[in-house]
Amino acid sequence: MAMQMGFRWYGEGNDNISLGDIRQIPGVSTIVWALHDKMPGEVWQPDEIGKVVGQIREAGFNADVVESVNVHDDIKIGLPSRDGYIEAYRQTIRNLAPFGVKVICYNFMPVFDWTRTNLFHPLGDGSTALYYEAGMIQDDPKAMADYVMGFTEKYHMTFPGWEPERMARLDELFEKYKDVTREKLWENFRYFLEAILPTCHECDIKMAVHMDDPPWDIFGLPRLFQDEESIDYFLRLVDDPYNCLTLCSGSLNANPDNDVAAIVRKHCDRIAFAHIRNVKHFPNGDFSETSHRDCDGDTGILDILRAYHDCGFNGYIRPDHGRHLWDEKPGNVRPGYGLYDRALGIMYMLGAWDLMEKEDRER
Ligand code: DNO
Repeated sequence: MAMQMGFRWYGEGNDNISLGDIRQIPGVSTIVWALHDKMPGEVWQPDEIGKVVGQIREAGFNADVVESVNVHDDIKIGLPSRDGYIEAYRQTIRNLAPFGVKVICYNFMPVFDWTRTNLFHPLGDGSTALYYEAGMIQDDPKAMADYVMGFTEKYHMTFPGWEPERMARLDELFEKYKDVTREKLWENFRYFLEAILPTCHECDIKMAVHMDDPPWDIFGLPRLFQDEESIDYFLRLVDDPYNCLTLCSGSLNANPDNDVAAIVRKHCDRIAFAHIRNVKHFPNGDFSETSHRDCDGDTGILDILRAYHDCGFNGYIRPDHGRHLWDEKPGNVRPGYGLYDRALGIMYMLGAWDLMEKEDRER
């Protein structure tokens, strides 16, 4: 099997981009989808899954990758109630299997998913992108949540991992995470994986954990996936071929010391899903997301693609965030998930990939 190109789609009525739009981007085989109205811990029912998978297949794609089935905070915190939520998670895996799902992308970040200080930072050419201003992430998680919730209210758009229901209980959540040290979080993670992996084997579905974004502790919360060492640790902690990575180049490279291409070469067999995103660093610790073109950022996109190609990567790949271009503005685009720049990113990646394949054939 060859590498498969994916495109994230938020679903009918929840995304301005249609499956028909995506159809016109060359080379996309896989729609990366989810039931976005499900709260962490809720079982995804077969009829709800079937409806979305039906739409995706009807449009000529496969629905092999789900991003995300979110993990309930009680599992991350290690509360006694976790066993019920773990059972619900296993049931969701069982319900996804008959629809051909092969990979579940998820994360194990406490409280917040990705964290940015500006969702529409001007890049100087009329486009905007997600931006992280280091000085703004101090000790006030509420200000951060309020900023993101402001978008939710104004534009009636909820972001996965930033569910208003959870954000409304921020104090309570922080209180519950108070004693969750890095060691405890790893331990709770191991408990979760060991409970669900037998189901993954039965169902032939790989669990692909996303890197922490950004890859460092924020607001006093431990974040697990920060660098090569933590990835090595994780893969040894639960050494199972169904325990895999969503290797997110942009998340990891927010720390310029991380060499993503080297991680690809080391762990390619455990990478089920590749997120390709380019970031540019500034000396004060800020970073901005940029186009996928190698020279527009510091992530080393071409080295990463070459590493995947050299390793015979046969998993799924998708352009991760893109910039907002042309008529894409707050209100008509999901931050990071416009149509145009992700489409350009795909063409850039496939350009490099096709050339490498051609060189191989002619060698
Ligand atoms: C960022 C995404 C992440 C990812 C989750 C997986 O845009 O890559 O939010 O979907 O962390 O659970």
